[in-house]
Amino acid sequence: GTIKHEILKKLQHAGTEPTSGQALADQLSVSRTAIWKYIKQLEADGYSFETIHKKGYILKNEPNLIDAARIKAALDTPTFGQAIHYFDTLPSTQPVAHQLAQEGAAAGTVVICEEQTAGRGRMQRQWVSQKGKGIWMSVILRPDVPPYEAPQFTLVAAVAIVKAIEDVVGISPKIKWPNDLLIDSLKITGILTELQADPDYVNALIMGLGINVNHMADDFPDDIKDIATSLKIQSGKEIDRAHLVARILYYLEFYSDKYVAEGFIPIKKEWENYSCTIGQKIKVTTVKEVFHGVAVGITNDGVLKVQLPDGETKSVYSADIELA
Ligand code: BTX
Repeated sequence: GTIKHEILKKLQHAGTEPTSGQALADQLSVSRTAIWKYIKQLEADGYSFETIHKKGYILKNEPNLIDAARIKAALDTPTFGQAIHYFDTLPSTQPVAHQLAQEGAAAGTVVICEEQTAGRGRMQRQWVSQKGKGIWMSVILRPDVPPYEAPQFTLVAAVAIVKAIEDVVGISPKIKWPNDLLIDSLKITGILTELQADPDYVNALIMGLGINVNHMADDFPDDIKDIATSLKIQSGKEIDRAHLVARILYYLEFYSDKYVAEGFIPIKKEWENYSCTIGQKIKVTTVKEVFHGVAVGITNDGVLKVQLPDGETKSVYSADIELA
């Protein structure tokens, strides 16, 4: 690790001046072959170099990483993001965050990685999490609320992420109840809220946030390429993921504090502004049944109200919905 970082530091320092492999080898007391191998490793990490014949290497591009140092450099929150556990690759950030929460990790602790090999959605569905392309993170929340209010935090997180995307990317996603953000009817974000609770006390909420950021259209596998999109595809520009993470943490802290202080109603108003569900004809799929109706609104508890063809109104606590 350290020689690799030394090489990087020297090339960063040299800017547009080439640095020869021999000079690096001499300064770091290793062979030129070793230097060449470290350069290859750095390329595998996402760095790119220009090699000038007989003169040496120039650092061209640094990877857009979301390590703790980069996120912290962009952070302006009182609490969230103080502890960041960063990994190159993980099966999923959720179990790691659950474990940390059980061990007493503070509110706002973040587990984040470049790639998930077994990312998951609700009901053990798969969440595609390609290396270096998105934001795959779990945030530990410890709001002082009863367990039945936990599902509302999915809506709180949805508003927080929309706000962050507006600030950083300048586009405004729509919220599809309960846990998706869409742009152009395509999925940009999924939210998975899991609970560690006693019967009457929330110990921790583990908020899993998956955001497609710098994917190109052909980065998505076939099974989701017609339903998924990325911020880069939608905005036409490469997004600084660390900056977006910092902004999400800012709004997540802001809105979860607001929820605890003022309840759901002020957040509900913002949620409704961003919703693409309310007023629409929808198909509702729950674990028990499938039915059609019109989404007429959400209650002050975040429960979806659906009006059936016979005029009766049904409360939906948990479901998948499609515009019908
Ligand atoms: P969900 O169950 O609402 O959505 C899962 C469905 O979304 C999949 O069945 C598939 O159709 C589609 N899908 C899968 N991957 C993607 C993707 N990258 N973009 C768009 N659509 C996709 C949503 O569950 C909640 C997802 C939470 C993901 C985060 S990432 C960090 C944390 N760790 C972890 O394992 N999960 C969470």
